[in-house]
Amino acid sequence: MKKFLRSFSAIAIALVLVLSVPVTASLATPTVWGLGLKNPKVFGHRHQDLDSVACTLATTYLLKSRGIEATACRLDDYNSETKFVFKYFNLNPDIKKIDRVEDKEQVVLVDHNEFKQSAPNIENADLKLIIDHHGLNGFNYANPFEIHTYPIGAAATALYNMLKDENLLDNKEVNAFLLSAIISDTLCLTSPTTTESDKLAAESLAKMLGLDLKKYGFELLSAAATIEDKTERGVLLEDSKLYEVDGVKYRVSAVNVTTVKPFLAKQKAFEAEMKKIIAEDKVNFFAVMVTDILAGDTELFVMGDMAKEITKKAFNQDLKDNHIFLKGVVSRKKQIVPPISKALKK
Ligand SMILES: [Mn+2]
Repeated sequence: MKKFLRSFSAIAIALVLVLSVPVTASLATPTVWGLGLKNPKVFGHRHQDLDSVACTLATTYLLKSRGIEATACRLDDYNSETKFVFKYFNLNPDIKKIDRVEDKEQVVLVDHNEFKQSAPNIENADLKLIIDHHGLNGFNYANPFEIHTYPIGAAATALYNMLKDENLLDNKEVNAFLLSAIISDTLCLTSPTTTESDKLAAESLAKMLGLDLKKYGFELLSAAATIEDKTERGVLLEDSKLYEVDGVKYRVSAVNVTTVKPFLAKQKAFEAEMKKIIAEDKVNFFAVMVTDILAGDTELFVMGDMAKEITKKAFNQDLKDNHIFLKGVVSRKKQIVPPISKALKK
């Protein structure tokens, strides 16, 4: 009997293992319900990057194809990667620039969920839908709404799958942005946030667009990975996000480069601008990731009242000359924000 039980439990464990093997070939079918949507404004985070732009366009396209009117919006000017995509594919998408949202206005958030990173007055809008791939740090909203969030490298990958499910991968503009967004958010599929889903989506989109994925990816990333011809403020705020954990406010910016030398050469000027931004934001600290996309490492510059303390607690390093070196670190979402949040919650 004992023997039988042992072999029975072995079979049961084997069965559980077989059944729980993740299906890496495709993302579980994501379906947007879109219940009660009536001409919502669709937009990504402040200082919107390619992922936010791609998700805004793709979500608007998905809703419109179902007969739901929706307005593609943005909160800021386009960044250099986005401008590169416009030029490369000769595109000029219709995305309305807005400064704030009105009370009770319907909104759809893509590529973000934190109100700190969203449109001014977002607290008073009518939030209907979120499509995202970030953690829910202090998310708080009293009314029912629809949310789809996946642990994937780019939110654009979720949109790719949603469009695929509804046979809507027929829009060249949307496809070009989705591919570019996946490349941008995953550093051409090299970031630790990259999943099998991101790879499959990027490969299939590149094929549809007749592009060599690696070649186009390198062109896109290196075109924007420069601080030349940009002001200090422009460099520091081009890809920047605000966070708040237990009453501590902080900002983390990401700057991609192919060499950190030009940044170090202007370090004093960057630090002066960081101080101004800290005063304007009233944040406790400001961290700037200067990521060498070729080497896959980050030089992290940190300033503000809590700079020394947070660098020690989160990364176990002493801040020297306002920066630390983080080997193999390229992802704000996965390698910078979680250790900081953890350190702040202690
Ligand atoms: Mn994203």
